[in-house]
Amino acid sequence: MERTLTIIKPDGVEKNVIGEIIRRYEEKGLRVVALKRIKQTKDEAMGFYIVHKDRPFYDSLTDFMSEGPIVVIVLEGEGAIAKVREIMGATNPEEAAPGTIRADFAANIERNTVHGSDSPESAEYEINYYFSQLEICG
Ligand code: 3AN
Repeated sequence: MERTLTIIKPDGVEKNVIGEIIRRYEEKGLRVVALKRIKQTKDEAMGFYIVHKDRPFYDSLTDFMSEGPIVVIVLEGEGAIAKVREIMGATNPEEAAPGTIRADFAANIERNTVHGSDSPESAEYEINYYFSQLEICG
């Protein structure tokens, strides 16, 4: 069993597709073990994306991630990290496979509707960033 963090980004919340996105994860056998809808500050978004601090899109990405509410979710399942990334599709929606979340809902490479942890190490950091132990129950 593996856990991963997924985020429905401000564009996904604005499009009112929270339920549709969660349905796609559940359909592939993943279970929600923690969930909340929050609006983070720019500083909080910067802390979350600290690994990207030297990338040219850091400022714009963290503006976007703090512009409106997001839904943060811990998903559990076998191979959850890879499974979520497959269901999300490629970072750039123009390259995302048909039927993936990003192919269906993302506007561009930045406003790409969902986030998913990319390794066990980042999953651990990201889950602990938004959730306390008490909020997660398998
Ligand atoms: P992924 O979310 O697919 O793992 P990362 O980790 O490379 O992609 O990028 C983190 C986030 O930064 C992306 N989800 C996207 O919102 C944004 N991003 C990535 N590349 C670019 C880019 N070239 N221009 C603008 N934003 C980007």
